[in-house]
Amino acid sequence: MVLIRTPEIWNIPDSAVTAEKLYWNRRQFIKTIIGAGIGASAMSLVGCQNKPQSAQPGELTALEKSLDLPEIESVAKNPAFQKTGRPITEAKVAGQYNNFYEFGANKRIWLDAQNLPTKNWQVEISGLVKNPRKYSIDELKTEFPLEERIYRFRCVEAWSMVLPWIGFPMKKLLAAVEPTSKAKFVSFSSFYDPEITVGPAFHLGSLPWPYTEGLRIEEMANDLAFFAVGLYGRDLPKQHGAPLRMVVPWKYGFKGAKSVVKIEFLDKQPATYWNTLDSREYPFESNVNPSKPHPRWSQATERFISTGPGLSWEIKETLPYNGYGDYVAKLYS
Ligand SMILES: Nc1nc2c(c(=O)[nH]1)N[C@H]1C(S)=C(S)[C@@H](COP(=O)(O)O)O[C@H]1N2
Ligand SMILES: [Mo]
Repeated sequence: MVLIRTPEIWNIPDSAVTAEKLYWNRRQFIKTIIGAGIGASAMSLVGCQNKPQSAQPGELTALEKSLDLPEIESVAKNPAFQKTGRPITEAKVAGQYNNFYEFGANKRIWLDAQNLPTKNWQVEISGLVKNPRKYSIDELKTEFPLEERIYRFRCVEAWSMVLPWIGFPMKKLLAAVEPTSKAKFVSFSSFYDPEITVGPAFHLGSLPWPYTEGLRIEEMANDLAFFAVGLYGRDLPKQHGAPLRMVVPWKYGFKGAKSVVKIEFLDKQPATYWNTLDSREYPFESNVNPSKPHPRWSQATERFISTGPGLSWEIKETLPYNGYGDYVAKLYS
């Protein structure tokens, strides 16, 4: 993401933080933060060192605790999504290398994300649907049969993992809420509460919180589009976007909003978080495409992260649509 080049906020010169105009010019704000970040710490965040910092021994217990969640019983493994040609990324690796900007701009927000309050979670479905309603997480889990799908996952920052999600296809929700013929787009909003989601740097500018993402309705209806409520056979860890998170594996990772509280059906393309910050770097569609470089880096290869305990990776070729062209290429012809 844009902000992955940022140093920690405390390293940003005061001039960048206090200049009043930056509070009002979002793009300039981001640029200045990036400009301040061309240094060693910034490079390490974009992967120019071999091993990003991993959880310190004293933190490992906290990490294990954050992943020690109730098992989800008797989930069918969807046979179409078992093989990815790569090993599954270890839970402890995936669970300590996250993006969740509501809690900070570094990759070590897993600990801060534990402050996310997930009790009595409600997801509101609204807009151009015949059956608007609120679902609790338990209702979602009982009304939609859960299955496991092992998917490749590719972040726009050119790192990747393989993750075994548990959840249900988005098209099942579509069938239940019945969008009207006017519904062309869908907007997904993440949990946001400035008292809780307090990532450094993110309250300085008028950033477009809450985090939102969007899909065309045909994309949401595609077989691959998935809502996850679990990972690695258990409830979804907070750092991965508990208790409900979008998974759209043919698109860059930022398209998969975490901790979804609202799903709205619309007749127009919605504004989304990263696209509002920089539409050139983060187009609305953002399908994984090795031949289309990001304005600041190549997308031809990726750093595949699978094992720990120290984080390490292998360079792999990036595949068009992240390898899911058979399912989705027809949406873009
Ligand atoms: N609400 C919210 N959702 C989000 C993000 C975020 O910062 N906030 N980051 C996105 C990005 S850039 C990526 S790569 C993935 C990371 O998912 P993971 O941490 O579970 O691997 O979440 C996506 N969903
Ligand atoms: Mo990402």
